[in-house]
Amino acid sequence: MKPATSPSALLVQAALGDGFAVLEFDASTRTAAEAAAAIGCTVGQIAKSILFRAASGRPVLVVACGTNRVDEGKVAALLGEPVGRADAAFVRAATGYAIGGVPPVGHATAPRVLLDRDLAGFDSIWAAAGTPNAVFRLTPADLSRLTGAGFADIAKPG
Ligand code: 5CA
Repeated sequence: MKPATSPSALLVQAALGDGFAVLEFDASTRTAAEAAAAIGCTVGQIAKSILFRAASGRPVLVVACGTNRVDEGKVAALLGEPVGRADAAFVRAATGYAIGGVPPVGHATAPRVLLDRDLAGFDSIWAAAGTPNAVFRLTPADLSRLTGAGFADIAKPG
């Protein structure tokens, strides 16, 4: 584990500023399980960035607890329009990052953001930072402040 050196991770570090440290791992942090194993935290502490495309075409970023699946019906109800999962090309166009490295901030567009309330109970959480090997640690309050978004019930039951 070392401070960020790749261009995409350095972009995220610049967007975050000095208060956060983007870390690059030798091991993959592409999935929530891989990230938790590399970091040494629980899967629940991984803040997954999952992009949706609303019916209007606008991008919607759901930052979900690592152990949860996103309930598209709940997201649609919160937005007032249907949503579908974004494909890899839409993720890249809307955020500027590849799947597995999408950070919660610093996107190419300004997606609407929804935060999973199940993240709110952790002292610290970890989010992707530009590449499938880069993450940074933050608090749930940081996540809300950085994204300007609130916590909501977006998870599938069970
Ligand atoms: N770096 C890790 C942990 S911080 C990470 O970014 N995990 S993630 O969960 O936020 O990003 C991967 C997510 O991208 C998966 O949860 C999944 O929802 C989504 N994803 C994976 N493959 C595809 C795909 N082919 N099309 C659209 N979304 C995908």
